[in-house]
Amino acid sequence: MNAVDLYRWMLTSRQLESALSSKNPRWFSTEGEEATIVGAFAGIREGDIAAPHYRGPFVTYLMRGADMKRLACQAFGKAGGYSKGRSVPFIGPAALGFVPWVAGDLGTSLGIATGAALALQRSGRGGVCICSFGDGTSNRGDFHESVNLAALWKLPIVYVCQNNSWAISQPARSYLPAPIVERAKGYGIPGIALDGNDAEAVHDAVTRAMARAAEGQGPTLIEARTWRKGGHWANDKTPYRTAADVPDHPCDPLELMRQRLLDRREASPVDLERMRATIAAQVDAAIEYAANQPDAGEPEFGLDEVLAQTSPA
Ligand SMILES: Cc1ncc(C[n+]2csc(CCOP(=O)(O)OP(=O)(O)O)c2C)c(N)n1
Repeated sequence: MNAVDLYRWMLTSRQLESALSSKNPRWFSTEGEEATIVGAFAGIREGDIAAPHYRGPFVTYLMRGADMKRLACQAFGKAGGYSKGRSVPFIGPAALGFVPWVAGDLGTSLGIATGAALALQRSGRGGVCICSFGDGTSNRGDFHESVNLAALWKLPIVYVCQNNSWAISQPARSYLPAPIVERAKGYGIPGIALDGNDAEAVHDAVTRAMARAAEGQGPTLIEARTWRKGGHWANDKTPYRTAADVPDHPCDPLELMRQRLLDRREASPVDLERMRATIAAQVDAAIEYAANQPDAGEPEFGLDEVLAQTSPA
């Protein structure tokens, strides 16, 4: 994906997430983490499988062709959402190749994604799984079991840690004794730490890791260091964050990319303003559409997509 398109998706994410946060106080906003999320999933192709972290899946769904109106419905618990009112951000459109979360348990998606990579390997039809997760989630046992197995069996998977330095109100220094990237050595796989505010750097590293995985050389662990701009959810005013916790110059990944596009003359200020206005109109239309849709009702809370269907006796 070229730099202009990376920026377009980051801007789409920023505008959509900001609108959703203003309407849903429990929304887990991705603001500040767009470069890591967009960069990690920008290179997936037909036949690949995506298992995004719970903070940020909407833009990954959109990049795969999901409908923004249905996503807005999903965020507001409306019947028309892909999840039919269940598990607000987690359930992606399975038909577009997303690993579903069956509950809000952090870490379980790593095991499911690793299983999906095993299925890809066994099918022999190619394809790679991209699995992202938070720095807090990396301390779940699921992480170790998954990466260990993937390394041993050389599964076609790329693990991307979306390290935003926080797990709700806990700073990463209180639960990480060593950099996450260092763990790669213990599994004998490549580990790459990079600036998660630089979408091109993330996209390049993930694309190279995907090629390696597709050649049968196994997984890579990428630690993308970014920053959670706001609170854990929209109405979290972060009273626990002290001035010492905030970097001197928190980098806004959108500003970084915008300036790069202008410096390299890949876009003009007029182009970027036009892009902003187009996205704003799409977001407004999606929010308005969702606001007028019916809430999800009881019939939608079935388990039809969770349990396998059996044929009638
Ligand atoms: C197994 C499990 N433990 C605890 C929680 C509660 N919880 C929800 S979000 C969160 C923080 C996760 O931090 P991280 O993985 O770094 O993701 P971030 O929220 O920073 O994107 C926690 C502890 C959970 N959902 N599942």
